[in-house]
Amino acid sequence: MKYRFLLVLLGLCSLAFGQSTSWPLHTGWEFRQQGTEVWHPAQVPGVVQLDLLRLGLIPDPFVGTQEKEVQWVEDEAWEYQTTFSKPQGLAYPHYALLFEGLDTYATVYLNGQMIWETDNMFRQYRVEVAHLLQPENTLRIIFQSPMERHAQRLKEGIPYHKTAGNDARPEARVSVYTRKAPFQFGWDWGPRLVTSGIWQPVKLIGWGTAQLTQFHLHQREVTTQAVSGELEVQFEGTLPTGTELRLINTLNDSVWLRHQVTVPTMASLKLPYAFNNLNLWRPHTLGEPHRYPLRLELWYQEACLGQQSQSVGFRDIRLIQAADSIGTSFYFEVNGLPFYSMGANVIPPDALLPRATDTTWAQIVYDAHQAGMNMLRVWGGGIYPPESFYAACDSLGILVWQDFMFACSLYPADSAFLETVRQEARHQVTRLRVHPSLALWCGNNEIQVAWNNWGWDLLPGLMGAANEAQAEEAYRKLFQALLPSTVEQLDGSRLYVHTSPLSNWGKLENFNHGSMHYWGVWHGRDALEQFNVFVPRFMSEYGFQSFPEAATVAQFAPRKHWSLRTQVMKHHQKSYIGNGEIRTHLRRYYPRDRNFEDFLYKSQLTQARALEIAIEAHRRRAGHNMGTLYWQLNDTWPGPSWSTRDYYGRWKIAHYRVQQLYQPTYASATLADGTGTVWLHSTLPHPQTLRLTLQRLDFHGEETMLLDTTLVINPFAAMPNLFSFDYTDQEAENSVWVISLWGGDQLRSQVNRYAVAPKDLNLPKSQPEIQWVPEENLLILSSQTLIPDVWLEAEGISHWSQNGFTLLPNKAVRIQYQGPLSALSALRWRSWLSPQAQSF
Ligand code: BMA
Repeated sequence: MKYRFLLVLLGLCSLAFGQSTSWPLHTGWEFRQQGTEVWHPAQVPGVVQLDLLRLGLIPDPFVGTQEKEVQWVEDEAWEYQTTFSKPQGLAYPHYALLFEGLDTYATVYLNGQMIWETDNMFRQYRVEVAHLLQPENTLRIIFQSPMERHAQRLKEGIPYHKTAGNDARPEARVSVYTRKAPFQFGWDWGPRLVTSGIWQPVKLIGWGTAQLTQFHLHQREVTTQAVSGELEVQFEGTLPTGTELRLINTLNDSVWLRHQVTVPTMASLKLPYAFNNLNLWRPHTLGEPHRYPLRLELWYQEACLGQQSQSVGFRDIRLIQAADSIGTSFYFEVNGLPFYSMGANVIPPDALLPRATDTTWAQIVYDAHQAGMNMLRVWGGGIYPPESFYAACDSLGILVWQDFMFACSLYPADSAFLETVRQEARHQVTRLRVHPSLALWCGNNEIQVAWNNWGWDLLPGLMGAANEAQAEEAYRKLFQALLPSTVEQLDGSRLYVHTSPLSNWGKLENFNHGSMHYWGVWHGRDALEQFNVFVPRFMSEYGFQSFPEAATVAQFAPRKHWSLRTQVMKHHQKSYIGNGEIRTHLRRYYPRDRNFEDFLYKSQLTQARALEIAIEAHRRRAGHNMGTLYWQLNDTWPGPSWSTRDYYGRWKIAHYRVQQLYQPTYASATLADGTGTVWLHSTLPHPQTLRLTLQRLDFHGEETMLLDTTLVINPFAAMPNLFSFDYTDQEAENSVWVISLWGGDQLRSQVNRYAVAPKDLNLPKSQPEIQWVPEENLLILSSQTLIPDVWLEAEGISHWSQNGFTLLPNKAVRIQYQGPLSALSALRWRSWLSPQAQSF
C-alpha cells in the first residue's frame, strides 16, 4: 500500500511487472545487395540509398545529374540483418516485434524463421515472437524490388499503370500497384528515388497482462458549456476483472474519469464521458489552441498495466457543403464559427525520407505559422507525416486537411490491394484521430478530375466499355466505400470527401461549386491576372514556380552550370513547361533578366506576384471564396518548384510576401483603367475597429493623403468596394499607392500598389542607406527615392523579419535579423533596378 501511495504521489506509473517495456532495435545492423558477399554497416531507421551514400557507394543524387546514376538501386534486392540479446531481468509472457514502417516488400526472418511478408510502407507490422526468442537472436529482412514484384502485373489485366504520368519510368510504372509514397517514382518537382529499407523504428516489446496502445476521446457534442462522447481505450491482451482505469488531468492531478472493469475485456473498451466548462481548442485565427495534458492509467491490484499521456483538444469542426445562392459551398466551421482557410500544400520534406527529422517537420509547420497560415493540406502523393508534424499543428493552431496517399492515377482494387489499403487506413486513421488539428480526410488527389479530363480514355489498351466500368468500380470501392467506412468506423467525428478537387477548372460555372485546383495559370499558360477571374468556393491548389536562391543552387550545381541551358539545370527542372513559363511571365512585369542570379531573383519576384494576385483575389471575394491553399509550401530536394520555402528551409520572396498576404485583417487596392478601389477583409471572430489610410507617393517622397478613416469591420467580413479613387496616366507611371491598416498603434497590414507593370515605372536609381544596431540585431534601411523589391542576401541560412520589401522614399524599414553575425560581412542587396547584387 505504501508503495502504491508513493506512485500516486509522484503521479507516475511504476515499472512493476505488468507494465510493458520496449527496446529499440537500431544497433548492429548491416546490409548487402542480394547476390553479393560483402556486408556493410547500415543505419536504422534508414533506406538503402542513404546507406550507400554514406559509404560512398553511390554519388549524391541531388547533385548535378547524378540522380541518373543511382537508378539501378531500385532494381535490386537488399538484405539487412542484426543480432540482439533477449532482454535480461523481467521475463514477460508476451514479446512482439513492432515494425513502424518497412519500405516496402520485405520478408522478415527471426532466427531463420519467416515471421512476416509485408507489402505496404504506410502501415505498422506487429508480430508475436515470444515462442521464437532465444538468448541471442538474429533478425534478417530481405527487401524485394517493386520493379521485380510487379513485372508480371504490367503485362496482365487492365493497365492502370498507363495513367501514372508522373512515374518517370514509362516502361515500368509499377507505382500504382505498390503501397509506397507515389512521389518517389518521380514528380514534377522532384527526383525519382525508389527507396527500400527499414524506414521507421523497429522495436521489441515485452508485456504482461495487457499492453495499452492508445486512448482516444471521441467527441460527439462539443459546445463551450459541455463536451461529450466516448473514451476509447485500445490494448493488446485482456484486462482482468477489477482493472481500474483512470483519466487524469496532469495540470492539477484531478481525476476526470474512473472506471472498474467488471468482466474480462479484450482489445478495446468504450466508456461514455461528459465534461463541463472546458476551454475549447481553436485555430489561431479564432483564438487559442487550448489543450489539456491528460494521462490514462490502467491499474490492476497494486500494479500499473500501462499509462499514456496525450494533449487533448476539444473542438467541433464541420465541413459545410451546401447548395446556396451561388452554387455549392465548401468551407469549414470551427466551434460554430465560419473559418476562412489560409495556407498551403505540404509535400515530404526530403526525397530520402528518414533524413527528415522531427525538427525538419516541426520547422515546416513553424514557418507556415510564421507566415500566418491557419491550414495545411497534406497532399496525397507523399506520405502520412510523423507525430512531430501534427503535434506542431495542434500546438500552433493550424488545421490539417489530410489526403490519403493516392494521387493522379488509377489504382486497382483487387482483394489483396483492398486488404492492404484497409490495414493502412485503419492504422493511419487510428494514429491521427487524436489530433485536434485534423480537420478533414480526403480520399485522393486529382483522380476524379483526371479521369474526367486528362484523356486517359485515349491511352492505348486502357479503356473500352468493360475496362472503363471496372476502373470506375475500383474507384468506387477504394474511395467511396473502403476509405469512408474506415473513417466512419474509427473516427466518426470528421468528414470525408472522396477527392480534391471536387470541381474542375474547365468552365467558369465550375467555380461556383466545391473545392478547386485552378491550374489555368501554369499548366494552362494563362496570364497571372486570370486569378482575378477564376475565384472558386475553396481553392485547394494553385501556384507558380520559381528557382531557389543562389546559395541553394550552389548545393547542386557549381557556378559553371549556372545557365538555363546546361544539362544540370535542365535536369533539375521537372515540370514539362518549367523554365519557359517562368521566363515568359517574368518578362511581362520586370526588365529582362541579365544574368543567372538576376533570373533567380526575378523568378522569385514573379512567383510572389502570382501568389499576391491570387490570394488578394480570393480574399477580396471572401464569402464566395472561403479558402486559399497554394501549391506548395516546401521541397523534397534543391531545385526549381512551386515551393515558397526551399529544401534547406530558406524562405523565398513569396514566403515573405505570403506573410503579408495572410495577415488576419488585410487591406489592399485594385488599380485598373484609371480607377482604384480599396478593399478590406477580416478572418477574425470579433468586430475590429481599424484606421485605414491611403496615400499616393511619387518616387521622391511627395505625398498626397487620399483617405484617412476609422471604421469597424464585422467578424469574417469582406468589404470589397470600400473606397474608389481616380488617377491619371501621368500618375500611373510615377506613383505608388500605399494602403495601411492600423489597429490602435499596431500596423496590421501595409501594401504598396502600382497602376502599371513595375518595368513601366519611371523609377530613379538609388542606393539605400544602412544602419546596424548590433544590440538589437536590427538593420535599418532607408532611401530618399523609392527602391522596389529589396532583397537582402547574407551567407548561410539567414532569416529576416521581412525581405523582398519596397523602400518607400524617406521611410525607414526596420528588419530584425536572425542568423550568424559572421554571415553579415557578406551582406548584399539587390533590386530589379540593377541586374547586380550590391554591397552596402
Ligand atoms: C498539382 C499537384 C501535383 C503537381 C502540381 C504541379 O495538381 O497535385 O500533382 O505537382 O499540380 O503540377
